Amino acid sequence: MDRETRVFAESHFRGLRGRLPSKVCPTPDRVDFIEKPDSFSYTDFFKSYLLPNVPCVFSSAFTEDWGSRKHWVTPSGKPDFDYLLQNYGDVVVPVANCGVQEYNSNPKEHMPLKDYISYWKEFIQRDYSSPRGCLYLKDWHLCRYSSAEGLFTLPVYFSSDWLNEYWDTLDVDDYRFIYMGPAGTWSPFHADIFRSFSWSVNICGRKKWFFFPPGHEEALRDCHGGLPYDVTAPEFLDSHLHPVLEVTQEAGEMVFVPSGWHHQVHNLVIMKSCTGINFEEFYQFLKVIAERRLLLVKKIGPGELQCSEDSGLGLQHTIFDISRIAEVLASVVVNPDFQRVDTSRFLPQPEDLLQQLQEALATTEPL
Ligand SMILES: O=C(O)CCC(=O)C(=O)O
Ligand SMILES: [Fe+2]
Repeated sequence: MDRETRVFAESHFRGLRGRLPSKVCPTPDRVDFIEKPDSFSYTDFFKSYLLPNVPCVFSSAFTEDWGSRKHWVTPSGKPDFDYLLQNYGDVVVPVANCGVQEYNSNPKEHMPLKDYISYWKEFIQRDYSSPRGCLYLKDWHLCRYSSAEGLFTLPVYFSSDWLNEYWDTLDVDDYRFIYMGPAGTWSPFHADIFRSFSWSVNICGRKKWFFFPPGHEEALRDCHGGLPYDVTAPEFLDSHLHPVLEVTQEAGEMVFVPSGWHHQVHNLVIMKSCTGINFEEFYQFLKVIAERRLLLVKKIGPGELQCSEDSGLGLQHTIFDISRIAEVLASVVVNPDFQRVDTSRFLPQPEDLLQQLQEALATTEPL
């Protein structure tokens, strides 16, 4: 840290006079995405996120050189079970049952990783269900018992880590955990230990995070003062009453979880491997249908309501399809996940295609 940053930070805390910020800060409507490691310094992170205590997501470029991303993941982006079995099969790991609530957490058991992987494979084969419930490998302290050499590199932004520094001096514990599980596994609503901040990288797969700024959890308490176990339950779904910040974390991306922010985390289906489609392919798919419908509208011409011979659709259905595609595309272009996709080589540009669809609709007769 340079001197100027320290002066800035000290005056930030002097302003607070030892208190927590008096105003509960409003829930932001989006989370910043940090694209390029080269142009993002420790000071940038410190001033823009750590001090203001707001979350952010770092792109996968920040973890590109991690050994775990190279060795633990198959070319199709799934966990490499064979590699994990060969290297850690006999290691005993903690496993939580997500389907059973025990206070605001889940009961845990221990088993060798090879047993957990057998369960996981079977869970997938049985269409994501099992008589054993929904088991989530949580809080595996891989670094404590074996060498994590090369598996990850501590990002400079998190190099001031008092909890791990403390435990490392005592040599008894640490807060470096690995989580693994199929789609459907999740972590109930909580804030991290001692209201510490934390960070989390997806080695593979996707996670959905639900965030509440410090203090907002107060509005979620029940009549006994208890906090929710699951904020996705219907009573919390009214986003006006309980504004929640949702973040989707993709493979390789790193989430900064600020101090005192309550959160709940769900593992999602790996989109590419499960549905065989991702946003880029989805756009190509919409584009092909859109362009075919736009061509048909031109060919059929206004006033002609008969079925077109080459498509069997007819004008009305063609117009209907165009309005549906326009609606889907409009929601795609504003989706924060789509906005992260590099669309520079897309032809036409999504916004231009949307405009063409809207223009075509404007020239048709209203219903
Ligand atoms: O990934 C999860 O299931 C939970 C992660 C979490 O709560 C954290 O990193 O603080
Ligand atoms: Fe957490």
